[in-house]
Amino acid sequence: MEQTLVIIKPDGVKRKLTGRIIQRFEDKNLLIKEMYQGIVTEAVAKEHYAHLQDKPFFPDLIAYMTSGPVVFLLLEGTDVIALVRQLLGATNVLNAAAGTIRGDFASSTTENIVHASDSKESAEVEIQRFFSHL
Ligand code: IDP
Repeated sequence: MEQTLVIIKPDGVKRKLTGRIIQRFEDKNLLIKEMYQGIVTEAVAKEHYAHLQDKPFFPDLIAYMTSGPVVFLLLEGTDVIALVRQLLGATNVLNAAAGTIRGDFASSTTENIVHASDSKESAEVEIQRFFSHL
C-alpha cells in the first residue's frame, strides 16, 4: 500500500477545475484519505521545488505556486504513486497526452494544474511537508 501527495495548483483552483480533477481520481477508484484547501508560502514553495532552483523558470514557478489557494490531497492505494502520475500526464505541455489532466486542461508547461509525488521517497517527504498536522 502506498500514499501520494497531490496539489491542485492555483490555476486549477482559480479555473474552478477542483471538482473535475477530483472526479478523475474517483473515476479511477483511488482512495482520497485526506483533503484540504490552503496556501503554499514562498518558503515552502522554494523547499518543495528546491531541485529546480537553478532553472531559469524558477522565479516564475514560485510566483505561480504562491499566487492563490491550492487544494492538497492525500491518496492511498496499491501503486497509487504511478497511477496518479499517469492520470496527470507529462510535465512538458507538448507531451501531455489528451485524456490526461494536464493534456486536457493545461496549455503551459509552468501553469499545469496539478502536482503529484513522483516516487516513494518524494511522496514521503511531501506528505510530511503538507500533512504533518494529521
Ligand atoms: P513534475 O511537476 O511533472 O513532477 P518537475 O520537473 O518536478 O515536474 O517540475 C515542477 C514544475 O515546474 C512543473 O510541474 C511545472 O509547473 C514547472 N516546470 C517544469 N519544467 C518546466 C519548464 O521547462 N518550463 C517551465 N516550467 C517548468
